[in-house]
Amino acid sequence: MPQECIFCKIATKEIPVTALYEDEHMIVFPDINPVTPVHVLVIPKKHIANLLELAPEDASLVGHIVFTISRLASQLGIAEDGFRLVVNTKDNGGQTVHHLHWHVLGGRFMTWPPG
Ligand code: DGP
Repeated sequence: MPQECIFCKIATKEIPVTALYEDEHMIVFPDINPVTPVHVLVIPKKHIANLLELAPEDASLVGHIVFTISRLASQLGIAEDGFRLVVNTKDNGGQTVHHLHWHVLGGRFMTWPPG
């Protein structure tokens, strides 16, 4: 775990967050700078810099995370109207925190394409 990784510090509770869901592999918490009425972040506890750094053995972890997000949607109140799942990857993707994370965005209509 890189010492400077803010999401690793959240995963280890060095930085406290209000966890909306947590298990041994992942944690879900509100984004500090929400861009939609519902905006939560989903991270693996394991440090993985981005999607491109996934190892073959991480495939089940990714499946677990995406499946869990699908189950959390009702609890977040976004299942009925829908939501957007985003994984910003490297510079062109707009990634600023280099620990793999999913943005779960919902609570309002969103246009396409993104800016
Ligand atoms: P991205 O641009 O995809 O790398 O998004 C990183 C997101 O992480 C951004 O929406 C703001 C959020 N964020 C950064 N630092 C913190 C933090 O310390 N706590 C929380 N809750 N969110 C953070």
